[in-house]
Amino acid sequence: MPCQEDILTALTQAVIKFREKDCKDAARKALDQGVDPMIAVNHGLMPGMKKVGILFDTNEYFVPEVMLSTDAFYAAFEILRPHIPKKRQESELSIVIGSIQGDIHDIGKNLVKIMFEAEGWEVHDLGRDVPLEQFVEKHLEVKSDVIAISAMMTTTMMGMKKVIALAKKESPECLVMVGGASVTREIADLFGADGYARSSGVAVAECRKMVKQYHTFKQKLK
Ligand code: B12
Repeated sequence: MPCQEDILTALTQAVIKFREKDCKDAARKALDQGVDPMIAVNHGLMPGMKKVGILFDTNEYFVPEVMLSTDAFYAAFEILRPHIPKKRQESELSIVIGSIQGDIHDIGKNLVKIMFEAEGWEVHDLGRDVPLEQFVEKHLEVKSDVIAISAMMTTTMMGMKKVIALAKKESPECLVMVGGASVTREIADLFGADGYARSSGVAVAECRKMVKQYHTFKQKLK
């Protein structure tokens, strides 16, 4: 019987080697063996995608290989996702999330999304390649507390600045958090974002900190 380490390694390797069937099998095995699906995602699938990023950067992989790895990633992710428990808390906040206009990268955004869902937040996912105004429109429609934007490219990340400006104009109480491979804390500050997180692992904690700081600040003004 394979142990947790073997299953996590199988997931990582199947993503790297874009073996979709192996990836699905390993995901099912993870569930059968009682491996926490969140651990399977964070410590099995994610390291695989990280390695794919490195192989792409070093010209060992090109777009077709990356697409196949993405398919393998999502094939397993879809098996695991329904098993990630969601907390139900009346008091939790709501968030509108999406990958910015021009950007079809959505793996990171989806990982951030499941972290918020797992923590009991109400999540409105706009998907990828989201027109800039749509972030604010959705926020106004559902009265979300936070808008979270993902950008993976230096070109698309410029759109974040526009969304932030629009959000502040239309809804001054709205807090905007940004992230994605091309975004740093300095860029987030420069664009006028209220929050930033470098990974899905710290996104919820950073977001809570951002909301708390805002309310403490507002309280002081009273
Ligand atoms: C997978 C991938 C693809 C896949 C995307 C599939 C999909 N459904 O997402 C495909 C093959 C389609 C693709 C296409 C392209 N890609 Co691409 N791609 C990647 C790759 C290899 C991995 C990205 C990934 O999924 N990483 C794994 C996840 C888990 O990490 P992550 O996305 O960084 O997310 C984490 C954090 O950033 C953070 N996070 C993410 N979003 C958010 C949001 C918030 C609010 C917060 C708080 C945190 C947060 O949390 C996540 C989890 O920890 C990267 C390389 C890299 N090193 O990043 C290039 C990369 C992003 N791609 C790149 C490019 C150039 C392209 C193409 C233009 C290539 C081409 N010539 O066609 C196209 C563009 C398509 C488009 N219009 O968007 C460049 C961007 C360069 C730049 N700086 O502008 C990169 C960096 C590769 C490179 N080094 O050149 N790509």
